[in-house]
Amino acid sequence: MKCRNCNTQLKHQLIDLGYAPPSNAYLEEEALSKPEITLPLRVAVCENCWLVQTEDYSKADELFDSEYAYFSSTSKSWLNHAKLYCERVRDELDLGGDSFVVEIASNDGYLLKNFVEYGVPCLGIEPTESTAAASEKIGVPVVREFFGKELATRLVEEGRHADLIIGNNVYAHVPDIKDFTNGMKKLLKPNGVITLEFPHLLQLLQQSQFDTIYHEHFSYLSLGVVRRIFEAAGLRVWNVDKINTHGGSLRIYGCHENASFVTTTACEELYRQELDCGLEKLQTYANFQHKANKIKNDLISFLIDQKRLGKKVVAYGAAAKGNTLVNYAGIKSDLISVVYDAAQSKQGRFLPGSHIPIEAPEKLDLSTVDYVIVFPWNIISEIKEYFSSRIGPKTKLVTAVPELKIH
Ligand code: DWN
Repeated sequence: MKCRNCNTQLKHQLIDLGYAPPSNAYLEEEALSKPEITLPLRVAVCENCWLVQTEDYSKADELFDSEYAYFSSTSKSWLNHAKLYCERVRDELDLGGDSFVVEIASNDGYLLKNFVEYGVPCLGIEPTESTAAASEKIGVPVVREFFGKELATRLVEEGRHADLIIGNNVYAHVPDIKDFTNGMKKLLKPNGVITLEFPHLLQLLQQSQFDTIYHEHFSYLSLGVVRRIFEAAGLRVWNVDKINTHGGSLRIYGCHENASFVTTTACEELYRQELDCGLEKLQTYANFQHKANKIKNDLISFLIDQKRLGKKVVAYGAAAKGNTLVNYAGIKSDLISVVYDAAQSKQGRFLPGSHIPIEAPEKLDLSTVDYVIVFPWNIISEIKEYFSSRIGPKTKLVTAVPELKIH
């Protein structure tokens, strides 16, 4: 395979996670007796432009289908994060009734509902029918399409140039990152701003977050790589914030290359840190598989030990990352009998690959449970809060990444 960004032949592998089904392809009961599609899950590193990327096996329209089960509004901490961002950016960019805000991958309207409330005209772009319908229900307008240069051109022809383009956890999800970036260039007003949030590659490597690797995530991004992709499209990254969502993310601020925004020292400092940590050296990527294997083996040993001791182990949060973890580890319902999840879209269904059943949290009888494996370690504080008034001394919460931890 050639690099999706610079077309260099890819020769270096970060990790091989074997075969896995698409991570958000939760199964209905009748599907359990049918064959299931699994695809190679391998990540390569480009030694020319340093884009870290999954090998090409899956198509975006198969991954983000009409029954997409991830609803952003399920997490209160994520809703709060979105609200704080909206308040800040509205004030800093002085957005009002004459402005136009576009969010790409607007999901169920979790973020844009704030702009609707402020009276700032906005538009969500969201290809998955399940979440787009939920968004419209709360009054957030949506175009049900994938974003790229073609859609941007049509919007501009309708006179809809954006003052602000928001993309939270979508830049890593696009196979054609260059077309997506060219689309943003087209849609942005001359002095408009782009903000993108994405998990930071540095955290993935340093915290061994191998479970965040799945087919939906085509790219694993650093500031250095994003800056270069922006530059090639005639855009410029002028600021960056480190944020703690999804295990450590970046929020980058972009503009047209010649716009008036002054590039902050934070950009240079962070890029320097990436270089110091070796993000542009092949040897940095050499040990990752080994670290992932240790996490996998520690979890399997723990589960087998508990099984032998007659303990009851369940899981909480049917996160996509949980699917990467259990499928790589080959864990089935004999070791984790059930996973509880607050998203109605997942309840009554089964995890892809492992076929562990998903149930509503109300069904969880903690008096019978010894350990709860929390798959979404990224929101452990919120989940601890949920359990704090429910859990007794018998039950312990456990996370597996970056290392097995009993809380
Ligand atoms: O890229 C992506 C990232 C950013 O978010 C997406 N493609 C999908 C998603 O990844 P994930 O599924 O690994 O995300 P989360 O946010 O770690 O998943 C949390 C899961 O836990 C959801 O299924 C909702 C569930 N949950 C719950 O059952 N009770 C969450 C909370 C906060 C709760 O209280």
